[in-house]
Amino acid sequence: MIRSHDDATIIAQCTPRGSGAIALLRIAGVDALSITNAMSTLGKHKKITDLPTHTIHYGWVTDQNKKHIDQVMFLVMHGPKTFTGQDTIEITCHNNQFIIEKIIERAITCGARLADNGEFTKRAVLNKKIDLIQAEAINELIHAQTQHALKKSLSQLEGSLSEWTYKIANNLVKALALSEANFEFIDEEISFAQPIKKIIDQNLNTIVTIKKTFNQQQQIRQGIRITLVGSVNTGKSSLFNAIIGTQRAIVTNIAGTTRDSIEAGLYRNGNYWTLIDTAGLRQTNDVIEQQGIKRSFEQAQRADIVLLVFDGSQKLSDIEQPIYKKLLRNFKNKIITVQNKSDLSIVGDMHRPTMDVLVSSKKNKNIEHIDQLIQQKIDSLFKHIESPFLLNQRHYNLILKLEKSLQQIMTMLSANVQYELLSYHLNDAIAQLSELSGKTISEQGMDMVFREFCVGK
Ligand SMILES: Nc1nc2c(ncn2[C@@H]2O[C@H](COP(=O)(O)OP(=O)(O)OP(=O)(O)O)[C@@H](O)[C@H]2O)c(=O)[nH]1
Ligand SMILES: [Mg+2]
Repeated sequence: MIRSHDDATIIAQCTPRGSGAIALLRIAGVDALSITNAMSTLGKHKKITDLPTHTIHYGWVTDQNKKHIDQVMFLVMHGPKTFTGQDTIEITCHNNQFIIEKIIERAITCGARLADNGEFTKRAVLNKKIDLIQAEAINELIHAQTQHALKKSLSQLEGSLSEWTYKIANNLVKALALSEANFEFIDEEISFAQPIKKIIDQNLNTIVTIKKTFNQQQQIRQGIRITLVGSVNTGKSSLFNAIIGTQRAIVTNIAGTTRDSIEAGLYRNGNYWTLIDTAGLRQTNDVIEQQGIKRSFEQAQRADIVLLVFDGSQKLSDIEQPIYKKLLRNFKNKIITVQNKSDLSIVGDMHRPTMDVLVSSKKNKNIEHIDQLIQQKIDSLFKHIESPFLLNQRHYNLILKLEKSLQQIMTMLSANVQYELLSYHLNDAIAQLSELSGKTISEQGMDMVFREFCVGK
């Protein structure tokens, strides 16, 4: 029998390298059962090849002399009810890299080979267990940096972008059916352009909504950038240290202590935050110091949330006033105003806006309130994300392409409609959608819609 590359039995460690009690190895492919059988000993003279599917067994991985390599659990799963659709064995062994390598080596001696990156998932797609979008969702799931991203990749894994693609494809097939029907009813006075236009228009609206959320989605994928901005000596670095809970940034009473911004990553409430301490806005008009101001604006621009820090024990200087004002104007929605040094006596200042929170970084007072305000901002940032799924760059590019095609179709529909050409373009748009999901729209599905249409007629 000639075996395709995608039938070959492959093995890989599924759990990450590193400390932990146990590790998981997966073997999948046409010889998964016999290979595992050759490298194992089970109690009561059981053999892997004779065991019922979806059962778990205790035993040993053994070397060529039947000497024990490790005591393990074997999870036996026969295809097609497995992730890749192929016979699969999962081995839970002790998490020691020498043991793991020995087991892999043994499997290779018995006829397996090391899996490539993403090879199990690729097989799942090839065997139609999942589509391309779901495969990508698995990748997103593994790398999700925020709870929101996680939720969306999960829903994608369950097929929501695929469903959306399928819905649009169905609509387009309906439009195609109408366009094709025009040939049959050529002598009758029926206008097909209007209903087709309606369908395309609806689809275009959906695409616009989805496109809008793409940028926000990039944010939730990468985590949230929270940047501390404010004048020199307001206590940004002190606040940075207080929020992360360690003395990372240098704090002194010399204005201009922080020269280059520093970043710290932290998990809070299921989200990944990148907290950034920046060099302070300068207080004079010197050219070099103008650079500092420019940099602060750039940092604020890049941030998802800005903690704008004020020193409550001092008034804003004449030079600081317009800078703070401009920051507040330009980045209104992402700013949280923080008045620091609440342990000192507060000096009133009519140029200071209403403060969202008063803290003392030095005395570690009320820092948890900042955490809460950040969380609220994050929630409001993500509230507007309407689409129930995440897009990656590939999806986004394909959606742009689809939008362009649909716009072309709309133009065609406004003039004297040439239905043959229209059908050609609709077919093309449907093909683009298949590219998105990796699935071809079946002829059967197409027939069904046609039949539906005829009955209605
Ligand atoms: N009393 C009091 N002093 C504070 C507080 N926070 C910071 N300071 C002091 O203010 C001075 C400046 O603090 P930094 O954290 O270095 O201020 P910064 O904004 O990072 O300053 P630059 O890096 O120069 O822009 C230091 O002497 C701190 O000890 C506070 O809450 N209360
Ligand atoms: Mg500093």
